[in-house]
Amino acid sequence: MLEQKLKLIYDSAQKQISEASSSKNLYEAKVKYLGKSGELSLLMKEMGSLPKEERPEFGKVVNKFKKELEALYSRTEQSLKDQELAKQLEQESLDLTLPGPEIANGSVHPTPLVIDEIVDILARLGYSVRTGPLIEKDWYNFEALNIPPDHPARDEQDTFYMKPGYVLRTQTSPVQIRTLEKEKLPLRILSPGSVFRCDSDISHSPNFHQIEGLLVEKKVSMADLKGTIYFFVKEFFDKSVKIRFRPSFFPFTEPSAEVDCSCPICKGKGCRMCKNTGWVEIGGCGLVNPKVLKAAGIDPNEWQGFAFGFGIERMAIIKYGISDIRLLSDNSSFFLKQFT
Ligand code: 2NM
Repeated sequence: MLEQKLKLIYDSAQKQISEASSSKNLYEAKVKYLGKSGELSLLMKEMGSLPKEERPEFGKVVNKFKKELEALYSRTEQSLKDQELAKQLEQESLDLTLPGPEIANGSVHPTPLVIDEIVDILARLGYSVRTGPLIEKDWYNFEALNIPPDHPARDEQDTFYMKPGYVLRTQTSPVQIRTLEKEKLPLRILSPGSVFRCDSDISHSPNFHQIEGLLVEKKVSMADLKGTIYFFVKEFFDKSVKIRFRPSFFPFTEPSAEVDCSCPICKGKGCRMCKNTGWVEIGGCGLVNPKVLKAAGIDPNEWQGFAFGFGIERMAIIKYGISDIRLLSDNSSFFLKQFT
């Protein structure tokens, strides 16, 4: 009786396992026949109805069938998995020719971009770059530049004072005094970099950038200075811009002038950038005051110089038609990625 039942269970288990059409079907067959309360386990419990001496032999046979079914289960499971994977791979085939996800390339910020452009232009006239400290001695930032203690530029309002005798530099000219002290003449140098002034409103940031130039040779005139500025401004904007010098005053130069150019945005017709005047102010310049040369240990009877200074952010907004100077410090990627 029990042996017949075992044979029936074995046959149908073998059929269901080997014919399972999916991993799910196969697992159901396993639970049904080989599980803890599956048919084979139930059969073992019925062994009590056999004569005592037949039980061990019957148990062995059940175990042998169980092992065979388990082996069949493993083989079927593996081949079903292989089939299912092959099918999945076929349906989800990868297209290796599709482009990958876009990688955002960085761009050069307009401030260092404009510095590089200016340096490249003036390098063609023999100028090279010098840099120096942001925290500067009072002597280099003011005294040596002929800015006396009672000069308005010294006002607490405009200068960030550090420990006694030190300030955050308000111009990059202190670099030029340091260079004059250290290096042999003649020289042509540029000092680009960060400067600090204690004022802050819609059009003024307490931290901005400047580039200053200095030439010292045996004989230097206003004509040499004007020729240099003409060349530089036309190369930087466009050959068609006009240049205008307005008499001015700086403690460190004599004579001094402000430099304007015809508005490169509207070609001088009048627009928002030039406040409808057709002209924009871009910097200042002059012949180096003999007092400044003396302060740097140079004999003004032997040597003469000219110097100029431009605001980087100002040059950038004019050249690229940037509507608001604050865009240069907001760091919005939507703005910056235009400068690739
Ligand atoms: C300016 C305008 C005019 C200037 C002067 C010097 C130095 F060190 F030679 F005295 N460096 N830069 C200078 C002159 C800067 O910026 C508007």
